[in-house]
Amino acid sequence: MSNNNLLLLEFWSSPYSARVKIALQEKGIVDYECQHEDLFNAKSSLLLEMNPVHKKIPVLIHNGKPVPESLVILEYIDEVWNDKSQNLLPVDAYERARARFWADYNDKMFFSFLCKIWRQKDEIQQDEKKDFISFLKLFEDELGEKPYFGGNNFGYLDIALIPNYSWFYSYEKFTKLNLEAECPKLIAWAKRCMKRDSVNKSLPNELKIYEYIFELKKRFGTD
Ligand code: GS8
Repeated sequence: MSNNNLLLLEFWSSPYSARVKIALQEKGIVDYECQHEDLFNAKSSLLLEMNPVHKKIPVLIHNGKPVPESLVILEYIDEVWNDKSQNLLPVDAYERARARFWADYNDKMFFSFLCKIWRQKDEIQQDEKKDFISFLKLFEDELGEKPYFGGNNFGYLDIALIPNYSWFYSYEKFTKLNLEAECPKLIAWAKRCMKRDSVNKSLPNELKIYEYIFELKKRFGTD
């Protein structure tokens, strides 16, 4: 399957566009264009046309046809560039369902914890910190003793989760938590993932994210 005419509509800090970049690189696809969207001031007419329902990035436009929603895009990439030796999703149907469940759960929860940093003026409370650690521990349990969520292979759920890691530094700075002390296996997994080219080239720098949070706080009037 040809990968000419592949355009990714993205935003630099977005964990969702990072997923797509990681997946493309894991599949050996490096020859594609990126269009950075100005989400705050002026979304491009292309974005509005390609994702009229959500008007959000990422959108992967393949030969003129748009695929929105990062988790849907990951599945699309896996199916279109379907070299079995590089499957992103588990081969086993039950494991696939499980990976989808955890990716979906992450998406329902992660940013509701994170966005408190810039949406509320008050410090993050003790019980909120506890809830976040409990949330991370669920993932640590799911990982178990495996090197990756995909077992011995870095796969779909690893790609879905690893962009969270760029935001951990800021969460620690704002809460004084030490996430490595709380969830050592999860952080070891994240560091393992960061050694992969696909990951470290795709994730935004954690210090840049930290600066960006101050910008968000200004925007939300919580600075
Ligand atoms: C979420 C994308 C999203 O929130 C996915 O692709 O997985 N479920 C979707 N994109 C944000 C930028 S990242 O924070 C976005 O495009 N926001 C623009 C807006 O809300 O108007």
